[in-house]
Amino acid sequence: MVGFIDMDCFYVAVERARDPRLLGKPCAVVQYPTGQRGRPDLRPEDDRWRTGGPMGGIIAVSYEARARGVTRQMSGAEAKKVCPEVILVQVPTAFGKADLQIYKDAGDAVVDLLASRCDATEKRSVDEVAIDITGAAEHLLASRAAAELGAAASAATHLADSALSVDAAKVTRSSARQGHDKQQSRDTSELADGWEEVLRRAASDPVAWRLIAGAVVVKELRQQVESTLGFTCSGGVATNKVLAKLGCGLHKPNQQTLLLPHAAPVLLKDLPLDRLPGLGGDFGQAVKSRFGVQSAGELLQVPRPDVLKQFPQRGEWLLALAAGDDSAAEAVKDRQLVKSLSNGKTFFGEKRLRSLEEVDYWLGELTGELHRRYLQQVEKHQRTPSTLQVSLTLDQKEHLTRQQPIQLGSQGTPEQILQTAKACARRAGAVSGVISLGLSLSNMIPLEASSASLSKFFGRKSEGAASKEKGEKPQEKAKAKPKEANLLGACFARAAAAQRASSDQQKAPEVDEGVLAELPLNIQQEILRELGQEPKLKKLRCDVVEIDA
Ligand code: DCP
Ligand code: CA
Ligand code: CA
Repeated sequence: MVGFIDMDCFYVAVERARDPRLLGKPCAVVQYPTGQRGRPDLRPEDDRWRTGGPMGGIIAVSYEARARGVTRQMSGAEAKKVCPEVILVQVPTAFGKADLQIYKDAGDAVVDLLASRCDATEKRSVDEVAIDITGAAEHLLASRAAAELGAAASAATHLADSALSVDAAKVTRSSARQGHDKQQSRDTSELADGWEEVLRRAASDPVAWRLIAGAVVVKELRQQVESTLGFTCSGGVATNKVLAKLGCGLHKPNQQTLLLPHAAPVLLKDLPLDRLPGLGGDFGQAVKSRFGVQSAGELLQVPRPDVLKQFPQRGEWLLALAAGDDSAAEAVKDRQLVKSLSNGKTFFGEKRLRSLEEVDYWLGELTGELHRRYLQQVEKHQRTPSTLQVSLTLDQKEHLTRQQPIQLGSQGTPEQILQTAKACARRAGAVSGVISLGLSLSNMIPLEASSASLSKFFGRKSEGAASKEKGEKPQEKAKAKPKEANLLGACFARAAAAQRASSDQQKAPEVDEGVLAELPLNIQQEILRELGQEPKLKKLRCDVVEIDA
């Protein structure tokens, strides 16, 4: 059983939690163009209200401002025109670009809190989380009376097949994203009406009962998020991730929707196809035009053999998706550690970088934030990256990537990252007309492994390994720690020096499949050719990269 959580006007909510003056007011978060050298950074704690000059573009809007006509597509100046009292808060900047850290941290805090009670938590975006609530719901079923659960669920939950919900589902993806009247209206009499029937039927339907208990779990989790972190969110509950997300979007803000199995066909009947995952882009367009259909219900009217003939690969999945079958949705994946830390910036038109000196400057800016995220990996997950990569896109759309090993251990410095990055950039050769610059740290390895490999590098055993062989007790090992830290410090310095020496010799790096797999196919091919290796691309996996655009 799956719950889905989407935070309400999330960036605005994060700003409100930091500054109560924004509570209840029409306000929006704006992003102001960055990229000019030397412009002072705006830290999260600085005064970031924009009151004059260019206002930037809106990326999050409070519901009070939405009610007065402000939308995400507007510039700050346009928003001021339709709603003069709107307060515009600028995203913080660091290292010369937007710094989304406060929002990411807030999103992570939500995931951490949900994880405390869920079997699995899958972060779907900065403000969305799918949760497996099977265990939590079963616990409630075993520990609370049915009447109590029914009352708690019905008081807090919309039903996905109510007239109000079905109306909300007819709205297209783009209007749903802007927020619309039906999403926001709350008709309590209707809530109660539908529920009477549902509770009566659920008496003989164990699947429905489990979902009702799931709705209580999601209600309690949402309350906990609000009371602990100060953010409201909307929720969905269903038997699979696709339906739970769909349910979640039906009623916002601060509301939740339960999608019982019998409601799926009712809701999907008129649902525009582009509201389903994987159908929002070209493939969805192709399906619509091939069969002349607009909604999931219409697609299900197309004879099955026709669908399978037109789409032999994805036909089965498409039909299952349109029917809301669990088979079309993946299970909730538990929290995954990021495969790499990436940071990049684009420099279009006049802003493009024309010299190595300019590239070095921006590598320095990219390094700062990357170093901060590297330290988080060390602290939270005891992992450290072992490969650094610089990628450049030149005027002529030519992509260049260079990578080399890096030994940061647990105490790597920004300087160490920067020096390695600069060495990499130099290996790329010509650097005039750079329109995009990327820096990434990947091949994450456990810290223990990194110190073990360092010791190997210098031809001696690590202290930990040596004491294990001597049969020392853990306390004795702990006592030896300061010495080990000193030794490691010295090792890091020597490793960095060795690395600089090796990069000076412009040695071709060994290809690292993990890093390679994260690059666009044409670049993968280019690197393999450069290294004199046959491209065997089919074998390479395509891993998720955390990109900070
Ligand atoms: N975001 C962004 N640029 C976009 C869309 C979103 O920077 N084009 C950021 C700001 C949003 C956050 O991501 O606050 C979450 O996006 P949502 O689409 O979930 O929108 P909100 O959370 O702002 O509003 P809602 O209450 O409708 O979910
Ligand atoms: Ca949201
Ligand atoms: Ca969202």
